[in-house]
Amino acid sequence: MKARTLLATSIAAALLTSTAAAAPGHKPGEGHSHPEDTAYGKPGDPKKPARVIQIVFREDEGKMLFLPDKLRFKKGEQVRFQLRNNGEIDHEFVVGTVEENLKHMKEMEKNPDMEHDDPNAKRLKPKATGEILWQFTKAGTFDFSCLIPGHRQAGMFGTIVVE
Ligand SMILES: [Cu+2]
Repeated sequence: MKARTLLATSIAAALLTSTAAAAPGHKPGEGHSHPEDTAYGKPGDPKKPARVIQIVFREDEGKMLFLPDKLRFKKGEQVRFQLRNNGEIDHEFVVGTVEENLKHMKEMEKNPDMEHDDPNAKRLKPKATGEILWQFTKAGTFDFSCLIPGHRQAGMFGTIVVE
């Protein structure tokens, strides 16, 4: 048993090292980069008014989803996402461009325990709630996804249109 534990530990360490080498923005302990002004907007200002949008995370007969999964905002609009995980397992909410979220999803497959605590992302345990304050400063079509391995593929993503 002892040898097995040791082996598992060294595999985990090797995985961690290779992930860090492959993705310079995701060094262990450092978390994700903190976006100041991104292609999809920037962290909100708590002193300014925000439109409140409630989003529920749930699982439903083998599918995983966000409700609602289609959102529409005006350019410059600040949004307070009130998140609630009504599922039985952990989920997360990550706002980004489609490209970034897909790239990030692949990184998560290599390092599934990656925790998100960034202005554009929140991970929630079952029955937990959380908030994200975000300002959409650019027009375009953006994505929000749960990037825990397998979840986006199971349906856990949505679309944000900023006009
Ligand atoms: Cu999920």
